Amino acid sequence: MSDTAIIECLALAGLDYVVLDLEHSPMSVESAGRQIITAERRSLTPLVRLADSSRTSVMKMLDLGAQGLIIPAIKTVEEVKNVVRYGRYYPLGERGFGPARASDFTYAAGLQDLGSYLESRNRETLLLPQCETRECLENVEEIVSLDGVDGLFIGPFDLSIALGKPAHFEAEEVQAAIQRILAACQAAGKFCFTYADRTQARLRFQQGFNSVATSMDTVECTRAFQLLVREVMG
Ligand code: 3PY
Ligand code: 3PY
Repeated sequence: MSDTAIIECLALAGLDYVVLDLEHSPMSVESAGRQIITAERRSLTPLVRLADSSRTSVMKMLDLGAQGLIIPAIKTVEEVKNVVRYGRYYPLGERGFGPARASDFTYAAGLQDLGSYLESRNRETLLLPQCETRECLENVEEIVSLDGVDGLFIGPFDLSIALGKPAHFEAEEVQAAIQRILAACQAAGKFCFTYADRTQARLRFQQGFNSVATSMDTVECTRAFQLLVREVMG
């Protein structure tokens, strides 16, 4: 959902972060910008899943203040090297200089010097390519080892579809793929994030995932009102 109200409600739920989805939702760049500001003001960390891995997509959301990016449908090492190039300032990459909203306007106001701005953004920005294609799986050890990549985010639905087992998360091939990605992250000393529904989230933590993104606003809203109608109408 694209309104700021949903972020205000979610901020009261005790979550660590929220993922604003530009890949599959109709959300505009401006709506995402307003949600980022709302989340920050409520101490809910705003992460954004981009529409794609282009320079425009990466820089636009960082310039609006996203604290981390999840980059979908990654296939090649080169694509991830480009994401790092676009998403990290000198000396780690070639991110273009546009520190307005991204610095909370403190740079323009003379409240922050250039060196500390560049250093803090490079340090505090999470870059998490999604591992959800066969090609990414084949390159996973190399991709997660790249400098500037903080970890990987598994897309279990797309990964299971790519492996010919749609939503069969317990299928042998899917389990093996998930374990391979987790092991690659751990060997590289990087974070491993995944999406999981309420039935699988605890299991993923027990397996060693650093973070589990659980459910979606639309799903929870639908469930809550279904339950409400059943409760009232019997
Ligand atoms: C630059 O100085 O790099 C510009 O793009 C002008 O703002
Ligand atoms: C997937 O499961 O494919 C995702 O991208 C995470 O929601």
